[in-house]
Amino acid sequence: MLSGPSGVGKTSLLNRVQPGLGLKVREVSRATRKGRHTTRTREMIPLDCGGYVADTPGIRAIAVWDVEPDELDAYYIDIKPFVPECQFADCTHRHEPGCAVRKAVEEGKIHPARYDSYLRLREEIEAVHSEWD
Ligand SMILES: Nc1nc2c(ncn2[C@@H]2O[C@H](COP(=O)(O)OP(=O)(O)OP(=O)(O)O)[C@@H](O)[C@H]2O)c(=O)[nH]1
Ligand SMILES: [Mg+2]
Ligand SMILES: [Zn+2]
Repeated sequence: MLSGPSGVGKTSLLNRVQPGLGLKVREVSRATRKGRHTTRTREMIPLDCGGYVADTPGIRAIAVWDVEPDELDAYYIDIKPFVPECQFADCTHRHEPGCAVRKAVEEGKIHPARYDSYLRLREEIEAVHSEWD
């Protein structure tokens, strides 16, 4: 089984091991210098020399796997209580007027490091999603 971060060349290696496989590979993102999550599914590939090998999707960060951008705030137990008080139901807590989360940060009710962590993870998840579109 090949596993490892996205973009390290797992699928490229397989295409070399068995020419003709034609598995999809993509260049790493210029912006993030990380892989683009090209392989989406786990696949068992029969090899001409006998046996099977599994190609797997690379993960950028296990912590954000399978979390939608809109769901992230619910995973922060110290941020979650303020979310229903935001003016907009789909508030990203970045720049919206009437954001109760940003207000709570300003008032010292949410630690700035936690808010930063939320912003960074959210960016990461959105980057992964945009590579899927
Ligand atoms: N220079 C160089 N580039 C490589 C090498 N192996 C892979 N690449 C390039 O790295 C990029 C990503 O390769 P992939 O095979 O798609 O990477 P992956 O690990 O399968 O990525 P995911 O499917 O997203 O998990 C492609 O542009 C490859 O051509 C290598 O040994 N040297
Ligand atoms: Mg791949
Ligand atoms: Zn908000």
